[in-house]
Amino acid sequence: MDNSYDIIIRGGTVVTASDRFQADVAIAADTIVAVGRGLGPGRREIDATGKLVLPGGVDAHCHIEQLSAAGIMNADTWESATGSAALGGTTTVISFAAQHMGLDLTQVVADYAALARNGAIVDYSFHMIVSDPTEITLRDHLPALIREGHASIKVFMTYDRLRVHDEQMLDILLTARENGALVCVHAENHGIIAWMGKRLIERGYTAPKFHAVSHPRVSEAEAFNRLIAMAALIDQPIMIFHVSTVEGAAVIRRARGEGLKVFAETCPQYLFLTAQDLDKPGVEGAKWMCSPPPRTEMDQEALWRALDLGDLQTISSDHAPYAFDESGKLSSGPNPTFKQVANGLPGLETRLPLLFDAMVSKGRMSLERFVELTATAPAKIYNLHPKKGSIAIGADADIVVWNPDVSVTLTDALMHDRTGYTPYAGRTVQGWPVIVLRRGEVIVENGRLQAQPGSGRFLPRQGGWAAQPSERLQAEMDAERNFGASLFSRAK
Ligand code: DUC
Ligand code: ZN
Ligand code: ZN
Repeated sequence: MDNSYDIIIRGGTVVTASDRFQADVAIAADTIVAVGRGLGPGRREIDATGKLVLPGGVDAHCHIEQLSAAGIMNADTWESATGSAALGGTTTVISFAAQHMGLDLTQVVADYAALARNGAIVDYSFHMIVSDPTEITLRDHLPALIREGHASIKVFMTYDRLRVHDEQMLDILLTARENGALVCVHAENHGIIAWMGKRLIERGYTAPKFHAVSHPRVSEAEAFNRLIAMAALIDQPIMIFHVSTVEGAAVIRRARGEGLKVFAETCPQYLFLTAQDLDKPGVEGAKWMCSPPPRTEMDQEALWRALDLGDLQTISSDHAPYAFDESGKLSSGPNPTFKQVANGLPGLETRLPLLFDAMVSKGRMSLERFVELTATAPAKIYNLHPKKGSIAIGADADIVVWNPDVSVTLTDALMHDRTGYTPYAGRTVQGWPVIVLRRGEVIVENGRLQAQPGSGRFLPRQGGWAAQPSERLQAEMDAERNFGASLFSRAK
């Protein structure tokens, strides 16, 4: 009987969120079946001597083949986006199914699922963007979709055609609570941003650098506070996306200190870029425009500290690729005002190399924390663990063999997504993924992608967030029972 393994990754340093150790990793079919010394033989042996053996990255916030509310299409297809993710060491993504006004959410999710089914190269799941929380959406569609494995909802507090107002937010939080879903939020104060933008444009300040001015830092902290108050009223866990400021991080720290169920992420653009990157001749700075905008070095330091302290738990790319041409950033013509430029940066492929360089090569954080922030923590928060996000017996064999010594200078030409540029061109990073396995299949080797579009699998994620009511909610519910109402349930 042939009792050899399908693949042995031999002689590397295995790293998890808690440990690092010298070991071989044995794979049978799509699963890790043994971790130990002297394992084997394997039908295929991968020599990892001098290399790190890491869990594949989990990028829990990326926009793929998504139509913006203004009707602008992402530069990427599922194939190009997830191919670039794989080449950067990421083997799981959570993308979006974006409901625009008037659309049926069930149909929206089916449409995005069909795109992913055809093109995905890494495994994937969806957050459902809800911008039109109609009665049928809340009562029927969301509960059914959550049961089918779409256990997170994304809501915007800004953007004219996407945002929900406070009462709608409360409805969505309550629906999420009753069905065990997590609510992820783009939290910025819409009124402040609209007011600032209008005045800047009226006065002729139209260049991309004024995009950053139009999103004052208080607009973030205000929205965080209001969102957290609403989530506390409903007792619903939330994930605050792309934290960018000192003040925002402080709001989250306080809320978590009070025991509220608040998770938060930041992104490489807030750790490595500043508002000055938008200050380029002509409209070139549009390439660095995202929302919230990159801020200052002081904010970068505050975000690193918040990561250190555990106030922020994950680092996602917020990959939102728009080409620097009439199909994307310049869809309003060659000289748009900053208000006419699509917001977003590419980042799926560069997330892990940039973070490895800053954290591990430059010594800011440990290897274990790098793994935790980029793979294990997002897998746990979004209910993908233990299949994803770690190297353990029984986990999917999503593994990156990482060379910690090689230096790579990032260039536009090196990237494999279809944006046509990287905001990090010219930076040299130390550390690069050399072999990537997805469920036991080698999908990247020698810098080449070798996977079929459509070979990525949908990952249903069950709810499970509906916890015991907090003392605060229990008190509210006890009080309303006294007069016979049930305000905190959808049933009247
Ligand atoms: N801002 C968003 O809100 N979404 C995508 C990208 C961006 O910059
Ligand atoms: Zn956002
Ligand atoms: Zn986003």
